[in-house]
Amino acid sequence: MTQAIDRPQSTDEADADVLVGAVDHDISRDPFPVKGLDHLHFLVGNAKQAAHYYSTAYGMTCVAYRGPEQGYRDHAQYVLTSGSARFVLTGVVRPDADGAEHVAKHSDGISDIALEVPDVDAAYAHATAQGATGLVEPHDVSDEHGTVRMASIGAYGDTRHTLVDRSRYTGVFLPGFVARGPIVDRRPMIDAGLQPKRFFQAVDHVVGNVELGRMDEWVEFYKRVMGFTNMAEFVGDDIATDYSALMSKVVASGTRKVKFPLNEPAVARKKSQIDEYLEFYRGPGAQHVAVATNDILASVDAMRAAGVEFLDTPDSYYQDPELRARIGNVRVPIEELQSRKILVDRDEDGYLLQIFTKPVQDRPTVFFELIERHGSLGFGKGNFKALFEAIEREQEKRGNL
Ligand code: TYF
Ligand code: FE
Repeated sequence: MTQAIDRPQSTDEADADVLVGAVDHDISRDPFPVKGLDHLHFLVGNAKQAAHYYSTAYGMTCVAYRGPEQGYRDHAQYVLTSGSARFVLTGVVRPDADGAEHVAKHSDGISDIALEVPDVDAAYAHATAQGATGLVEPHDVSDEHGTVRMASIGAYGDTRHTLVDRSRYTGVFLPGFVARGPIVDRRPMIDAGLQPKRFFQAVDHVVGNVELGRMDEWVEFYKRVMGFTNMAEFVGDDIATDYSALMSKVVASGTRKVKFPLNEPAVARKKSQIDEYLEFYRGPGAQHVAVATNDILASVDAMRAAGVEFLDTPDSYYQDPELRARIGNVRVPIEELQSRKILVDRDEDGYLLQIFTKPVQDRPTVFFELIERHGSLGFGKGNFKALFEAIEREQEKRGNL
């Protein structure tokens, strides 16, 4: 029997910043209305080189910059986008600058998961009244392109959530930033069909690792402070002790545009990957960023060609008759997934394709996930065993198992 191949179309429509799983929801009734993720702020040892990496290996486009040339003497900051996903990469130019301690302690990491909100003052007031730590009071930042209102609250570890209202601002990112073109010209690669126009178009979820026994506290934090609700997918004691060595619950905003899984280590037969993270990150922090793609095959091919390392998946995964039966038909023959080590999972709503990178810095801390959703709103629960075995093989190589 030939299998129908439902290839993603390369139209602009298929390229739209769609986020499968977002639902209609009137945020005006929320106690803490969230429009979506504004940006992910990475504090890194060398922003110039990180900007190059995310341009070449992740296909992102540099759109803005702020640094000493603009009178910002302490930092060099690059803003890169891919669809609606926006990363801000900050390097410290002076050893005593804000953020220097963060880099020394954590190495490269995500210091801020910034949220776009319609009313910064109301959100900040609600959050702090609900027990969130206020780090920066609401304030305006202005230039000739308008005004942005911002405030920041504390989250797990040294991670913060900056709340951003950019509705009165027309500049490239924030006041002080200047427009800056792409770092690399990918057009020849795109025109030759060697790279997709984009490797991903949105951030699907951002996962936090917290200490043993503290996952529920942080789930409660997001419910109480941000009005988030639990999503069904979770890893309980049963899975934890069998093979995952972690427990996990997912909270999401009303629209489901913002999804935050939270992990804590579990006592299992092997050293938990969450403990490895906590040891090397020196505390809780963002563990992985899942980016949504319309064509995971093309994205993985382009990223591998650019040197991105992905976790391995053994051939036995694809040969497992139980998996084959459960998965049924997906948009490509399973061999196409097998040759790229892409994982597949199906639930009552549909299926998803996903793959995980190895850590993207020297420490075994932050990594990325590519996810292509076809209806499924899950996180790949059916893949946890194969995934965690792959992670354990990496831990073993590092001598951390
Ligand atoms: O976000 C998730 O829940 C999935 C699965 O260390 C996952 O991507 C969970 C924990 C982990 C790696 C992946
Ligand atoms: Fe994930």
